[in-house]
Amino acid sequence: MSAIHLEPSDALLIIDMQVDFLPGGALGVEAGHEVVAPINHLIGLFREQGLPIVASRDWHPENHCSFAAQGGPWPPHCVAGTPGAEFTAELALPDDAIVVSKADTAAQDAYSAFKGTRLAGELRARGVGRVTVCGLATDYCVLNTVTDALEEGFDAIIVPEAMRAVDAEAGDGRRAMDRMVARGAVPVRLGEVGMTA
Ligand code: VGL
Ligand code: ZN
Repeated sequence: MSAIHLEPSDALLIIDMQVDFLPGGALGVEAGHEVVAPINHLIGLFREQGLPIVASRDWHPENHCSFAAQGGPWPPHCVAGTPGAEFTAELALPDDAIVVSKADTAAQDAYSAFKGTRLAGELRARGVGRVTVCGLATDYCVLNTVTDALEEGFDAIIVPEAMRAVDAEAGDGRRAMDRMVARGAVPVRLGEVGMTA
């Protein structure tokens, strides 16, 4: 892992830090709360530099296709407008953060924050060339968001300390990490983000 210096073309991408994905939530990711402090640290670094901060959220209708009652793999979670869909109150999200809602129609799921959203356009409009991605869950929404970011032509940094996996199958998180790196994402330690040379 290597240190990175933040540039004017950097943006922070925080994935699905919602009540339902945290321990005690409808689809709680084990140890998910451990990423709150690292992400708040990243928010501070990007804020200091006036860099864009994006927060994605899973924003499902009640009859979403990913829910078990509709034949999908998941319990109902992140139903738009419900407390479980709120960003966790411990997340120090600034008022001017760009919020991107995804998978907000019944028929389509979207693990990637780029899928069916205005995210790529929002980033390009701000001159963003590189995203630092963190949040939940490593093996679903983080993996797919990072993969799409790279495909859209953005460089991607990942911060392993600021993400956790569902690990439905043992090793899913590890494999997701390997896949992101194989595709060109650069893993950086939390303490090495924003280091000045
Ligand atoms: C996610 C499962 C279902 C995620 C979203 O944010 O990783 N996982 N919906
Ligand atoms: Zn979902």
